[in-house]
Amino acid sequence: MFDDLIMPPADKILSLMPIFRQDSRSNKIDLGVGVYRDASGTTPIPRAVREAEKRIHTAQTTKAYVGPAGDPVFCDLIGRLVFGEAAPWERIRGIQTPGGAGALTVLAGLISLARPGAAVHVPDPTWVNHVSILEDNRLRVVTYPYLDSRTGEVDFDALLDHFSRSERGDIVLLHGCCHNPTGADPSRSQWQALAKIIAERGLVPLVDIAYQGFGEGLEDDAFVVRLLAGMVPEMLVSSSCSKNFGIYRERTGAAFILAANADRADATKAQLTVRARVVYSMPPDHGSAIVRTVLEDPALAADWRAELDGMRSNILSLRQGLAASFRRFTNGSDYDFLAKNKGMFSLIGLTPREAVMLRERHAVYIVEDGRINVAGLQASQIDTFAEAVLAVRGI
Ligand code: PLP
Ligand code: TYF
Repeated sequence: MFDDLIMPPADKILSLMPIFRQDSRSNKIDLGVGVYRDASGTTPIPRAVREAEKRIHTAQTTKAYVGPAGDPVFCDLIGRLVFGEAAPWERIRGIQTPGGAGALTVLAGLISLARPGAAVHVPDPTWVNHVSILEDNRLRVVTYPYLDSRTGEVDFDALLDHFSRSERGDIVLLHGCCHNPTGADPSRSQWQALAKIIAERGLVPLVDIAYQGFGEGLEDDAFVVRLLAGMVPEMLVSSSCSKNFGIYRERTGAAFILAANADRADATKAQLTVRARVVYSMPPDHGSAIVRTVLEDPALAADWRAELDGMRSNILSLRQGLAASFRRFTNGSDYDFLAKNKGMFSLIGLTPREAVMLRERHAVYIVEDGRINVAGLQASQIDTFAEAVLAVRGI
């Protein structure tokens, strides 16, 4: 049965993890996989998360099944974090999922059920797993132009032009904030113009929000979700707690749908729950119990928000330091976009060959497409990194 199976191509991000681990050079720098790191290079467990885990350990009386839709209280709390209080709640439903990837999987299954073979427009470039998950659900992936590589910002004219020619009913995948891998997000006025086209042309938004709180803050980062929820009859949202709660391996997220009315919302949620049941039966509980415990306790929630603010400002200061370092070494402004990008990622503008050179000669690990995880840098490594990038580029 297995005779015809060939090795699949490696995931260009995850495959770096074991190679980095095995590298014995003491000066190695890991800017590969997208996890936040603090000044000591570790991915911290937030204080509020640790406290919540203690409380769960003491108070939990059972490990019995939670059900395919997960914990409704968790869904409500995350729903409010994402959509805000003023959303059309009578038309929104959500289920708890194993991470943002689990949410995307059930949502892709739902789209495929409702409209087999539908076209889903994704930014070029996007997170590799978007394409894999959508194609795995037999959806047709179409790319839309996204980045102006000369400026490191969104090529908004090209993007608008693409959507003004898209077919009614097509699905549009948007990164809610902190675009992966470019770090380039539309401005508020650009989001407004894009939302208007989406509404006018009857496109269906699928917003993936995996870094809420890492760009401009918890509320500001949800801008486009909240904007669209007030403008369109139908939308889908995948939300991840991996980064903002620092609970990556606990696999915690949620999938939401907005439907035309309450009856449609109930039926759609029931179908989404069937997707969950047939793919993984039920989501794990521990991560959602942590999030619920934190968000239900005002003191823990405030502490979590403060720690998240700290992560964001640390990334911002690394970005500013990086842009300043490149300015010094190049006497130019080519890398100023690094200070403007949002979240953990930016494209540093290296070819795959140069990215490999960076790893082999300088022990700096970045993704082959030139993506860096800015949060992987420590302040003391900024100049070393900038010099290494310029060296492999022959500058
Ligand atoms: N969406 C994007 C854009 C991501 O970068 C990630 C990262 O892991 C996810 C979704 C899913 O995250 P997770 O499944 O770990 O919650
Ligand atoms: O982009 C990243 O680095 C994170 C982690 O198949 C990740 O989103 C990367 C690849 C993958 C799953 C998760």
